[in-house]
Amino acid sequence: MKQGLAAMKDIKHYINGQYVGSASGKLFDNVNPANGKLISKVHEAGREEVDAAVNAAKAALRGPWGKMTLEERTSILHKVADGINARFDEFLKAECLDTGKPKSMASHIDIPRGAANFKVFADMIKNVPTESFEMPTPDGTGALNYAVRRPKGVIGVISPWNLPLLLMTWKVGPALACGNTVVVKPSEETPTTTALLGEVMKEAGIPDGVYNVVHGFGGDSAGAFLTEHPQVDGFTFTGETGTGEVIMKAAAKGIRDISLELGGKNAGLVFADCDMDKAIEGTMRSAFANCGQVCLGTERVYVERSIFDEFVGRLKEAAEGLKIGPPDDAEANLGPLVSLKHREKVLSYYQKAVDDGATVVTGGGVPEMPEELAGGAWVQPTIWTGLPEDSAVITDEIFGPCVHVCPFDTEEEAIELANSLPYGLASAIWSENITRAHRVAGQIEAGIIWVNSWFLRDLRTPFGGSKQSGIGREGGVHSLEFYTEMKNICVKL
Ligand code: NAD
Ligand code: 6OD
Repeated sequence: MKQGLAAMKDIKHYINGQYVGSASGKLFDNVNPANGKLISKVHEAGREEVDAAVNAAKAALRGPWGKMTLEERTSILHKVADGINARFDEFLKAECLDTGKPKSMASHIDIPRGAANFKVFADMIKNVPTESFEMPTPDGTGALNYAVRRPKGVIGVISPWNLPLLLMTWKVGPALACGNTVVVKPSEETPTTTALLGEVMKEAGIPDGVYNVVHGFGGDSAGAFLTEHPQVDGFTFTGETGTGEVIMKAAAKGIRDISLELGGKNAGLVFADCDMDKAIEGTMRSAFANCGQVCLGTERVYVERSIFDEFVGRLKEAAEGLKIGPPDDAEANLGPLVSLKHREKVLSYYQKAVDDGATVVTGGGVPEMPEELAGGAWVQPTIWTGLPEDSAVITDEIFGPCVHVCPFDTEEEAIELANSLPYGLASAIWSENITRAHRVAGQIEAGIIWVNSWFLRDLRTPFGGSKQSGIGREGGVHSLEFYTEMKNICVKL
């Protein structure tokens, strides 16, 4: 079975424990965003392959997987995590080829979290409490109610390209821990680690049909065929708000449950009483980590006027110290964007900022790169000031390494600015006044608030967005809620 990354030049679907090509013979290119070169050819699923994957997942619910004890199931999931760690370098190489991100980042975040997502939820499901109620009955004997959790069934997992392994396993880990089976549709931009995981699943002893992968695009392709398939019992999706709306509509047919983690336009709030070093370091990460392609990132920062000039000056200096480079460059902080197409979008906002009268504090264009990297999707980290709040640069999610910094005068104004958009994913507050921090955190309309930190994650906590940034929460018991059906059993005594 073990063919490894070498076999991933021709990426096939993983259905019922086998790698299979598309009956149509349709293939698409998987391109390295750091140099524009072809990494692999990927099979595009038609309805036939999606149907086969869903049928395999349905059948597997009734097979050995459905009959396993909790202990057996969770111990296999530990083996999956161990399998990822055992092939760490292969996963790292694959993720960095597909995304162009620095190896230094992926080796600390993406791949370890890929493994942890299986271990944490396997352990969590073993310790989840349940409910029981005794009740009186007219004959005086009474009755006992108790609730049990059962898997929801076949879960359709549709994932994005920015943290491919991390975000896909963040859904697959708890889904399998709860006893479901899955059909995964990874982003067409980053198919490799999801494909490679099939080998690890097999080696770990995951029965055939429990983990299935179909490759392809969204509309009129694998994504739509999956969401339209009537045998899928629920969908968990991470991606753009507009795509979330389409998936929500498809899930309505047949009353299927959904969990949607969508876009954001997150605000950072920097108060004059902050620790400036921490605020600069945190804002740098929240604006530029993963080349700005993190849904939780801050693309708009509001800074109290008395420290505005100092903050902007120090942020500029730090941004100009970032090193742009390919994954293997151990010193690089910033890789390319995921594709030339995404760069077009980001650069259109760089232009819009200028058209709307921004002061370009730093960046704003494309860096000069050595010849071998000239075909890559490189952009400069960019800071603006001076834009009106109704500029599309402030209101739209750009998903690039860019941030607008704006002054505020009062706490009330800062809160109002942070809450002014229809998104509500995350926010970061920088203040050493803990009373203020609590007060402001309580008033920000977002699902995740960090105080004096950013992207600090504990997988037991609720994760998700409010307003147009999503529906539902995952993480901890909230994942278990989504991936299980509660069944009440009433026993007359
Ligand atoms: P996207 O919505 O374009 O694509 C995400 C996935 O959906 C891909 O696999 C894609 O093929 C699929 N898809 C697209 N159209 C579809 C359709 N009609 N039916 C079914 N599937 C379809 O998002 P993206 O560009 O891959 O990722 C970036 C976006 O994801 C940003 O908006 C970002 O904020 C968001 N995101 C949110 C979170 C979160 O936790 N809230 C995390 C990461 C990324
Ligand atoms: O850390 C996570 O669990 C998570 N879902 C992160 C999302 C990052 C968005 O780009």
